[in-house]
Amino acid sequence: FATLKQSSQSGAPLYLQLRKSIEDAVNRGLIGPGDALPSERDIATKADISRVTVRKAVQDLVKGGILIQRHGSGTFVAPRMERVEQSLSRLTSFTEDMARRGMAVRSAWLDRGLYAPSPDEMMVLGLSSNELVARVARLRIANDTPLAIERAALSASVLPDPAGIGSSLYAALELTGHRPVRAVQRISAANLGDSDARLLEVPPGIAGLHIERISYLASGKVIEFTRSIYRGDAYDFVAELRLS
Ligand code: 16G
Repeated sequence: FATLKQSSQSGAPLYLQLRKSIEDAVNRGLIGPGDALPSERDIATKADISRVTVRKAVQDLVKGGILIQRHGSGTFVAPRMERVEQSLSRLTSFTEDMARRGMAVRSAWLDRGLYAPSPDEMMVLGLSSNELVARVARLRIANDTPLAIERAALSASVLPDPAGIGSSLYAALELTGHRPVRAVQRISAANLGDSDARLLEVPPGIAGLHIERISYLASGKVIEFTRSIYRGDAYDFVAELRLS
């Protein structure tokens, strides 16, 4: 922790200098994911600064997601998320994608039920105001890490019991002959708001990917309208391009 010694020459506030030293140590791999940070008192003594200054630097790094604090056991370097590479050329489900990677998939329900459709849902799904929409909103979790928030909307005529889909929407649709065969997807960047960041267990303000998917049956009928928020620090979408 000699690297944390403060140079009194620099004009920057001490807590910023310390924050940078810790960040550098993490980026250069001197301390890695899961490693414990020395106690506030030890850092303060070694760097010859006050504990208040150390606390301020550490709090900043906790807020930024670089460090995590566990009550009772101390401060650690946050585990680094292994990025998931997702092909854009095949129409697969979240369950299939994660299972192929050997990851354990689960979902936490945010909403499931039948509702009067919103204007967006009416337009995309071709519903009239006296029909119902089935909403299936889930936090998608792989290997205990929340990766995405997905809000799917389907006509209640194809999904009369949204609570009954089990763990995979596409598997449930397959059973009734409604699995989509084609989809159009739009991906755009957006910083995560507070409530989405909380669900995804990341600091608010980090980059997210908003994804809209409209999927179709072989007959050309729209079957699914899903709006999702994927963690920007965890996902790479990859497409193969050909000169044709
Ligand atoms: C994917 C789709 C989502 C679909 C879900 C079904 C994207 C951006 N989204 O996550 O539209 O509803 O798979 O997954 O790829 P499930 O069958 O595991 O419920």
